[in-house]
Amino acid sequence: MKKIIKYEGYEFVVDLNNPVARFADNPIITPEDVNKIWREPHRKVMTVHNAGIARFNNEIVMLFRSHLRSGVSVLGLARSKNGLTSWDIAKEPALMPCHESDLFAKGKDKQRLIENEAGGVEDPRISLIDDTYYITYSAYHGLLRDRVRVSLSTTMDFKKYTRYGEVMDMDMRNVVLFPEKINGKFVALMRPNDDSSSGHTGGSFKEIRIAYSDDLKSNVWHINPEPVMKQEGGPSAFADKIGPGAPPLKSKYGWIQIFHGVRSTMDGNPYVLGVAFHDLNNPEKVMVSGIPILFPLQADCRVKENDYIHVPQVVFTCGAIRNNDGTVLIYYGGNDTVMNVAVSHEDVLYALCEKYPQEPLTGQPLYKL
Ligand code: BMA
Repeated sequence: MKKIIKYEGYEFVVDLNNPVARFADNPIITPEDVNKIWREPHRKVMTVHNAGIARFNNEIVMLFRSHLRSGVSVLGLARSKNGLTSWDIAKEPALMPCHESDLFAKGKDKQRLIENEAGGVEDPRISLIDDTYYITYSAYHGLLRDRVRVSLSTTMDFKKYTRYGEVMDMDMRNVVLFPEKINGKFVALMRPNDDSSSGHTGGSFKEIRIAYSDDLKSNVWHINPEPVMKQEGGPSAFADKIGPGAPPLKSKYGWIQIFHGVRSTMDGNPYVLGVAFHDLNNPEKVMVSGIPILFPLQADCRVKENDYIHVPQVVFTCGAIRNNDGTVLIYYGGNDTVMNVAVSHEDVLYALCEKYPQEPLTGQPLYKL
């Protein structure tokens, strides 16, 4: 299985040994690029990473996450015609921790939402559903350490954003929305952060749950008590944490889910990317590749000698795009420091899941090693 992908004058080759081909000119956006545009001292950034991605007005738009020098994360906007080069960065950040003058959905307790995200806004995922872009992002509380609620904001034009507050009132990260209703319901994948001792979902960093809603803007979700994916037991590249990455992409083989997995080591916690396919009509049915599709390499964080690197050995995605020919563009942060892009193809991603699957609820390989 080998695919030669031609995209915007560039050629990428992918196969089962290298299921994802990095763009040769990575990184596509660096902190230096942002700092050329955001000039005030309090807006200077140290990082640009984990961007949400969408098609908008014949362009690819990106909501990237940047750490300000204070340590708080904000989201900036960039756009490009081909999704690879010539990124145009907007002068002002797009989403910052909200304040009184922002737009809030009717009936929301502004003060609560302001407190909920005063610690920073991170890791946006963008889903276009019925003409509205839904952005789910991690909102950190200003005063409570590590208190994180995935929150929802909507936009139609990437200029005005309306806040809807937390998707669920529980510690959570990595909420991705499927781009259309399935069997009459909106569907999301979520990664609860709590363990059973905290009494909420009983989920943990090692589980991906599925949830259903009748109305996206209501923030009322029914989360399944059973995970759709779980890591248990022995060593694996995904052994210690998993979480949905990009919002699922519809393909001829099912919904493509690019997720991240972490394996703790004696010296650091490498983040890799993996791939799973959910059945188009029953997203609880899933095939997971036991082999990751992307490991963090030096090529994922090309910075100058004196540049800051935030977290070594990380690849992390919040957004991907699928083209009609089955090509998949995966946008990913390198070492929580720069933004990169890589290209794959659904035929190769599916073949990986088919030939080298792991048991979705334990992570045990289902093929002969
Ligand atoms: C996770 C999140 C991501 C980050 C990753 C690696 O917990 O904070 O935003 O990319 O850790 O540091």
